[in-house]
Amino acid sequence: TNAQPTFSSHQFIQLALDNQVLKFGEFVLKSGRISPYFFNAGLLATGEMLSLLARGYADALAEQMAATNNGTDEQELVIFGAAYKGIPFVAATAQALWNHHGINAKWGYNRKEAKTHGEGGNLVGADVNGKAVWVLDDVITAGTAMREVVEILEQAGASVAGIIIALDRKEKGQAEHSAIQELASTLEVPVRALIDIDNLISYLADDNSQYKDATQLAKMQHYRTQYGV
Ligand code: OMP
Repeated sequence: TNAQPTFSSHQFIQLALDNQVLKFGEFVLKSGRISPYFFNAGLLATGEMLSLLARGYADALAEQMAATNNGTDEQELVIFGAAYKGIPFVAATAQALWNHHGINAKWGYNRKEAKTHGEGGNLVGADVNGKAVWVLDDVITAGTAMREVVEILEQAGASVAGIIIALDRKEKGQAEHSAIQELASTLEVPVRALIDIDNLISYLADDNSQYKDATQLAKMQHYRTQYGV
């Protein structure tokens, strides 16, 4: 049997490279920036990678819960994943929280097209109205995608308790601060990432890595000076 993996950023990057989740080349981003790398979370499409990712989100959430625990009553944890990519991630994270941390989180997600029959609406799963919700997302660049998720939650009567991103590209948001710094200061909530561009850069520079690549490293560093914070 496969022991459930513990999150390790090194292992996560290795698997991402082995499975072309993380690719090098020339990519036009949502923000219009032209990047020498792209992280496609949709390709975290094996049980091993999904388990590791979910473990990463769950460990980070459990740590946050422990840090804010006032020691009295039981805290409620509500987690949210945005359609489409966020849906399997939030479901897997709820399982990892239960299996590895004994935390019984409520989880939900949105659908892109509102239903006009049956139960109606565009939110599925845990009722988020009046709740402070943790948002899980894959990648943050300029922060546009995350601002859209925050809007969806606010429309549903929820507030954001915090944000956990798989990859923080550490780029400028709408001004000089990073997208994560902007979100953290406007929403006044914790924002965390499982890995960031600096982890990728040190992996490319590592003598022990089969992906050590001086040319690619230089491109990443150049991009970092253009858009990085
Ligand atoms: P921002 O909205 O600029 O923060 O970009 C984040 C979104 O861009 C993610 O939700 C993805 O849809 C997409 N993206 C990636 O998936 N991987 C990347 O490496 C870069 C982007 C991107 O377009 O910036």
